Amino acid sequence: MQLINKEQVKDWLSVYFIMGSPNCRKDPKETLEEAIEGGATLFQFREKGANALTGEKKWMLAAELQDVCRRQAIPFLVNDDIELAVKLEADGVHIGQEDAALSDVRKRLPGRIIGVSVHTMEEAIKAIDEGADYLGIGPVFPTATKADAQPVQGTKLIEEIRSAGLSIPIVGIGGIQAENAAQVVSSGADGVSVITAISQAASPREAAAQLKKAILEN
Ligand code: 3NM
Repeated sequence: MQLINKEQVKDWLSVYFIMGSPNCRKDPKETLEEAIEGGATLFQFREKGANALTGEKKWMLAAELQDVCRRQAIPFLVNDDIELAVKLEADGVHIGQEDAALSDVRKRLPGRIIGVSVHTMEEAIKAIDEGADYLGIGPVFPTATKADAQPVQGTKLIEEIRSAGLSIPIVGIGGIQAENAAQVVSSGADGVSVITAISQAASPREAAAQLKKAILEN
């Protein structure tokens, strides 16, 4: 049974901001507050890479950012870390192909949003069959943020999924900026997920607003 409304998920995916402390140019809390004010519609806490926080410090930052999301009424998702998501009662998680099986995650987080990264049609169909609430597809463009990213695939898989008549919510990821966001949405994605475009911007507020504008104008 699909507990989560598909159209609602599609709306949430439109300007999907992802980050952790290593990604931010300024204070993560401030960055997130500004991003939401500018128009970010969903947030994923992804504390990874060089100097990533662990243990209690990671938990504390997650709780602080979750609080920002609650106050500004957007969903708070956790990348990979199911324990953290359960402990914080997060609104959902995002998992990759190497992470826990979707059925196990669903048991631990009933009624929450579960997003899955997919890179092929087979992975997409499997995730849909297992009940994923949305698919993350990338890297659409070259990205320096994820060291172990798959080869750049453009919008091909997004187009294939839509051509097959599959209506699952989809978000594109990887190297997306305001200038190329419309291309991702016009290929069939419901929104764009970004790290650098917002977290490294001089004004995260303005960067989020530009992304929103690019998507709305599409
Ligand atoms: N996942 P930026 S690409 C976290 O292809 C992540 O699955 C990807 O960061 C995938 O917006 C990526 O800075 C990094 O390019 C996205």
